Formats: sequence, structure tokens, C-alpha cells
Amino acid sequence: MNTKTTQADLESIAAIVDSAAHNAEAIQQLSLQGHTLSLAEAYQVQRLSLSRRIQRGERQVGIKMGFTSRAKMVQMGVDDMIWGPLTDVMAIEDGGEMDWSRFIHPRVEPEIAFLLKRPLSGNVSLAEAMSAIEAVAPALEVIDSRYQNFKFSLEDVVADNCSSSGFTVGAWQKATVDLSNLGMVMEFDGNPVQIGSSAAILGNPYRSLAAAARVAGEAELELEAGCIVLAGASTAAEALKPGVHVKLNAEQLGCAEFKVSRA
Ligand code: 0L1
Ligand code: MG
Repeated sequence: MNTKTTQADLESIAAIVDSAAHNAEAIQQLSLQGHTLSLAEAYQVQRLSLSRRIQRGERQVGIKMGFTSRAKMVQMGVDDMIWGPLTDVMAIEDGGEMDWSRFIHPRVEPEIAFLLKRPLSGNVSLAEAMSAIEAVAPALEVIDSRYQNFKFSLEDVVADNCSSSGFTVGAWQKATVDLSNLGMVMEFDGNPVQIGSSAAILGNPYRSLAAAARVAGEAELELEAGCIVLAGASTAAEALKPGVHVKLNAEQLGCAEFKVSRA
């Protein structure tokens, strides 16, 4: 924490971002409101904001990795990934409905999800990360920045739970599916809107799982058995609209889908 930012400041900033998320109301970027946070402070705000969710009865079920493509890191001028917690309230059932009223200006990304069968934390090899996987699934992540116009600095977005707000996981498959170069086609109402490859996720999504263990270890946390890890986007995010049906086809990994409610 720098000399000017106190614990009380971090708690009041966490209340601002948490309230924006809870009420689906856009706010000005923290950095434009005069809150200059270091990256470590931004993660402290994220943790305090998660505590507020937990006090309301939410349960952490996993983590999401962000900026896992080289293109997004270059765009943001950063050289590492970001991460944030996923809670049970963010889950949208596969084939279910996303409640538009809970979001500000949501976008959706085609991703891959891992389910862990044993804990992971710290620096692990790819083989160790892979051996901790119980199952894999196609997934859709809904990101919804709480900042006006989806504009933020790196510290702003980390403090805002890395824009996490929703996710759908398709049917879990045995971890034997080769994830290194799967075609990922995301459709709106049956029309392709984003086409990519799972290779866009750090060259291979398993690297994102190893990175998730590393960042958890750096935060003195453990990814527990039963934890879901969203590996990151395989294409650019697509803006959602009320009433649209979203479907991801990920070749032999299968599909994940949801319908957005009417406004
Ligand atoms: O890959 C991601 O999930 C990025 C999330 C944070 C940045 C954004 O909202 O675009
Ligand atoms: Mg994502």
C-alpha cells in the first residue's frame, strides 16, 4: 500500500465497485475519481469486494483468467495475466437464461473451463497442472465492466473483479480431449460472430491453468478440488443484446449456450 492509501480507503473503494456491480450501475473509472492504486492495492480491493459478496451469501466456485492472449496484453500494455474470482451467483445454466437486468453493458467471450480434482497452487509444471484436471468443458464468459464505456486502466479492471459477471459451462468431458487447437465458433441466433482457436489462449489453454496456480500461489491462495478455472478468451469479446441466443461450438469438446432475456 502506498503511504496515501489506507485500509479504510481500500474498503471504501471496494464498497464503490461492489455496489456498482450489485446494482448494475456504471461508475466513473477509479483512476478518474482520484483513486490511484498500485496493482497490489487493486487486488486488495478485489478481495475486499469478494468479502462483501460472501457476506451477502455468495460462494466462490472458481477463478477466471484474463488477458491470456498476446494481442490483449499488447493492447493493454501489460505483460502478465489478470485474474478474478467466480461466484455461484454468476453461474448461468447451460441452455438457461441470462437476466439482462443484472448487467450494464455485457459482452461474451468463448472460453474453456477446467474442473480440478485436487488442489493446485504455486509454480507447477504443465504436466502437474494437467494431472490435477478432473474434466474440461466449453464455456462462455460474460464480462461486464462496471466502468462507463468499458474504459479502464489495468488497476481499475483488477479492482473491478476483472469484469467478471457471468459464466456458462457446457457438459463436462473427460480430460483426454486435445485442447491445443480446437476451432471455437461463437454464434448469435445461429450466425457466427467470432471464430477462433483455443491456441489463442497462451498458445495452449493448459498454460493458463498453470498460470492460475501461479497467481493463486502469489496471492497465498489455493485452487481447491472442485474449483472451476476459466482459461481466458479464444477470440475478442462480442457485445450482447437482449433476446439473443448465444452458442459456442468447440468441435469435439462440445457446446455451451444461453439465451439473453428481453430487456
Ligand atoms: O479476458 C478477460 O476476461 C478480460 C477481462 C477484463 C478486461 C475486459 O473487461 O475486457
Ligand atoms: Mg474472459
